[in-house]
Amino acid sequence: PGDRRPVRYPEPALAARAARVLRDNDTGAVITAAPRLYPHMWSWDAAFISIGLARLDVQRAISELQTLFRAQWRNGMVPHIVFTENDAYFPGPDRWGTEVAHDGPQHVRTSGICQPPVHAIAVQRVLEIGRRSSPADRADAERFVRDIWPSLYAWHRWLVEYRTPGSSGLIAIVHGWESGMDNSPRWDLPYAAVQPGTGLPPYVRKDVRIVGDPSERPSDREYDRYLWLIEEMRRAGYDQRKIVRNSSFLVGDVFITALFAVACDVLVELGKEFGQEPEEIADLQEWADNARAAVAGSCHSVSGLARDRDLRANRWLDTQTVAGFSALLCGGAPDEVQLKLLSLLDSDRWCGHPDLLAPVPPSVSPMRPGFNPRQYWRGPQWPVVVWLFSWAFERRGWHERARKLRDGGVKLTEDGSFGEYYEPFTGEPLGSTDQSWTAAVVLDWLC
Ligand code: 2M8
Repeated sequence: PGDRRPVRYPEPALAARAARVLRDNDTGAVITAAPRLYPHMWSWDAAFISIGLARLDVQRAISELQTLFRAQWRNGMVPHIVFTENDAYFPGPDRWGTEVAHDGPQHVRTSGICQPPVHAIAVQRVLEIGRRSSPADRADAERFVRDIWPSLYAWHRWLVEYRTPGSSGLIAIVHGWESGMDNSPRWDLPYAAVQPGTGLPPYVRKDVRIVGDPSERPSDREYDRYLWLIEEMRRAGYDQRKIVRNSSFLVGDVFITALFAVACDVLVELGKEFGQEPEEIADLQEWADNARAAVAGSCHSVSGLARDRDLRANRWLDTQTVAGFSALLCGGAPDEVQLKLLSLLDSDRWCGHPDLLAPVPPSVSPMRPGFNPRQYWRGPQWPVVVWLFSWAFERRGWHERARKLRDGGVKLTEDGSFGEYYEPFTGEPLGSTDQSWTAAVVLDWLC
């Protein structure tokens, strides 16, 4: 089917619009994740945003990552939200109440959980772009990498130290928000076991007022669970050991584990080049190997798809989503598994589905029961996910595949609205428009 949307911008005009979105979402201190729906800095959004920004202004890209890492907790965790003064988002800093945390930062308010560790990937990209840009940008980018490397190492070490419980080797999350794929069906079973207690303080959602159609967002039932988990953590004083021991939700996240493996590889490369401590480089190498083995070990014997593991119920989660292709991001799975995954990805169950507007993976296969083309992480296509696969495929030397995903990503977004996510058959932008990370990955694709 052809593009059913009225407007299609040619690439130079699309890039100019993307640049404008990033400029408009700049408060002067941070680039918010989206103008109305997300008026704060989000951790993995900031990483993607810095990649797009580097195409416009290397210095500004560097300062975005520096702002995020200034909010890093003393134990190494990079928080999932760094709050601005804006109070249009719920749950805000008061609800999180991370002041009770022993390890929190003093001068800035943050949430108390983390998000996928894509920051090393962004830092390397900013360096590559800075080096090609000008001698001054090259010098700034190199100094920046040298300075931020120890903080990245501390962040990765936190994930290993606190978040690899159990024998699967997968990195565990204690809240679906940590996965970045908030209401993905990946989490339906573990969330079913989360029983919001009577002590859940009342709250009013703000997101559904901003997104016109509430069915594009998670349900109230889901929000009760999201808020209950925060309540548990707050009561535990954000003590990681206590949380991992007791929280109602603990799941080994295979997608995060794959990103961690490849982000460790990147840090090893940067560490060698910039003369960092050999023991720390050796740690990262070992963590990368372990994470890669954990992803390979999760792959289903028949489908080949990588699986999350419910660490409370001690079972694999067989829900098939885009995260099932995690082994393609980081490698390490046997050749026959990889071939199976690649042919599945190309098949009509995924990118080859005849009715897709753009041949890029939706968050859930359109052939699966429960696929919902309009609902958030339950079916729509997400440009940042496309960027990650395209980037990883390029790195793995699969240039043709990387190019196809990049072209598909541009096709998906060429309506110029920079949707948060897209209806896969019509290309309708959903959730927020002018979403910063969408604009950022489009800029990276086009420049
Ligand atoms: C979405 O998550 C936030 C909570 O963190 C929300 O729905 O309120 C997710 O898509 C997440 O991956 C993303 O980082 C965030 C901001 O774009 O929005």
